[in-house]
Amino acid sequence: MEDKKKVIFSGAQPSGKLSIGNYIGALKNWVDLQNDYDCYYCVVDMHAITVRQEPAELRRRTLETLAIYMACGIDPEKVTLFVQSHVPAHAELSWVLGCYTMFGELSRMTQFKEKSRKYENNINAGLFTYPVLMAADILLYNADLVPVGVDQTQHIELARNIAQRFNQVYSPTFVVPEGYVTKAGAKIMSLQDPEKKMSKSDPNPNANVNILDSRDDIIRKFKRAVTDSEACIKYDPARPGIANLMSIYSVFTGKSFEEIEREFDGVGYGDFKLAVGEACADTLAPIQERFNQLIADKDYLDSVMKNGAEKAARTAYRTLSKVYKKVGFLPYVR
Ligand code: ATP
Ligand code: LTN
Repeated sequence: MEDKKKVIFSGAQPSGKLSIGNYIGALKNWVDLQNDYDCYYCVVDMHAITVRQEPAELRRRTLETLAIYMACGIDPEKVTLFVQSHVPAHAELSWVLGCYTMFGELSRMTQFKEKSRKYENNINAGLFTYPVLMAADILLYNADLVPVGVDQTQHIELARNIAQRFNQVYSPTFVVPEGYVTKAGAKIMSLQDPEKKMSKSDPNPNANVNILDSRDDIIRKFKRAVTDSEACIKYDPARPGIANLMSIYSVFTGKSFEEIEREFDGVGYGDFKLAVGEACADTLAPIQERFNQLIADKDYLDSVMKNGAEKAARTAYRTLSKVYKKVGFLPYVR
């Protein structure tokens, strides 16, 4: 019997340029997990249209997001790498699961509340049911683990509830997934407002560092990062600006907070910010180089997407047909 690896599913939206928040909170962990798990990594373009997107831009960003995944070290030979809209089962299961999700549950989602404030002229039904589609993504593959940043844990909790409810009404159908959030970097904060999450759709370009930013831009953005007036490098959650820069530096250098405090004892903010910027730029340089090679090879990216979608669809339709049967849909006799 072939060994049964545990399953992982995760995705990021092609809703902007991927930031170091996405890298630290998600992508970096996806890479670390790919050898030990059966991983499905997805560019969730269907989630991205909950906010208005320019079609040509969305197409370009979807391809770029796929290339960034690979440039960060995701190996399409090891994982199933695909684009969400290429596997219709996501939309199909989402409809069914929507009928097992309560209006009240969706109303409590903080991301919905935040995005309704941010996009007050476009509070569409998709924005509201976004977590149902996310549950479908995860449950189609019977994922055991979902590596995400801490902002997504509420959505994963909902996916668990939906899975449990369905299993209870019918019979065990879905694996009940668990979130996988690493302590360091679970929530990278905005460089301009360290009380706020770094977000790829932030209109202020100085608030986030993108994976594809130039070395000069990266160093400049860190230099301008908002801190406090205490002028000492010490980890303290009550000082979110410095705590955030220390977390970022820690992830990019592998140094602990104690080591960082020792290294910068008596050193001013200017030098510390420069060191963070340099460590970040050094890590991103080889990723950018690989990205430039990948994005120039459209045929290769097309073949990766095609293979990924075919592989994903096989698993997805197995789950979907079980679900259709359980809820009582008449089999389609061809
Ligand atoms: P948007 O700004 O469009 O809402 P986003 O930057 O929040 O996008 P998503 O595509 O929604 O990014 O998220 C992709 C993954 O990155 C998720 O697992 C999410 O938890 C993680 N992530 C996003 N921002 C951060 C952050 N600042 N710190 C840690 N993880 C993050
Ligand atoms: N909602 C996620 C993106 C996402 C996702 C998923 C993450 C969509 N489907 C499934 C993990 C598993 C976000 O980051 N905003």
